Amino acid sequence: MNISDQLIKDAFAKGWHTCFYQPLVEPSFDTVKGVEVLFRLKTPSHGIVSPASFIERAFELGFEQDIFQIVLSTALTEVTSLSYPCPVAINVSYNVLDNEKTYESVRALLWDHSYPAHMLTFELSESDDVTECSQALIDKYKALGIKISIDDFGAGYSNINKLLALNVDEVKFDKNLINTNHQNGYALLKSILMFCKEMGIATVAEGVENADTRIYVRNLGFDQYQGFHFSKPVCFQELKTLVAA
Ligand SMILES: [Ca+2]
Repeated sequence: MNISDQLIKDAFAKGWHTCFYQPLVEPSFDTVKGVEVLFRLKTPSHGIVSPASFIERAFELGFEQDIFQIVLSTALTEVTSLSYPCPVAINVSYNVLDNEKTYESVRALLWDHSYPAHMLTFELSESDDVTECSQALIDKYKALGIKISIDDFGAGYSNINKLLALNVDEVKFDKNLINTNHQNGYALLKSILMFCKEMGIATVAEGVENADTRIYVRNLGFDQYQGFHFSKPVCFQELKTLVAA
């Protein structure tokens, strides 16, 4: 169900939004190593609204930059209230990254929250964003200490050589590549994993929905995983309970 343009505009004008967090988990001991931060609308009439119902339209209406700012600012405020250092990963698009306003506000927010830049990762989707990015743009953020991750890797048909030639810190393997039964998919997965290990690039498996898949990605040597097996995205209150458990 899509929500109306007016409701989207009202939500931004009135601050009807919140962040959800999905744990990034180390597969051997199932310990939380960080969180991916996800934007949600939260309106009086509809409650929590999932991105499928509004995100594309919100981007068309020009709220992409606002969403990035809200997510970064909310996440840094919330995670710095935890009793331990919690790395955060945030989705960002090429358009947002390639904007001087973004760069300056990222610097200011890190400073304001005394949050170490090396605990912040920007996830750039393979399909839309990474191939447009120049090494210079990526390096600009890396120079601040921020890590760059290729998101949804294996979902698109981009030039793998170009992607892997970029100096990134992490690759997140798309859920379809993780859950494939196809022999070619498995071979591709193994060879890219090996490449990442040699290059010192961290690896994350997405879409780990059950115990078997967790064992599978652990045995393959993934550094972290994400998926319903450990937890769906949760609100900040639930995250506190989850990581304290
Ligand atoms: Ca992501």
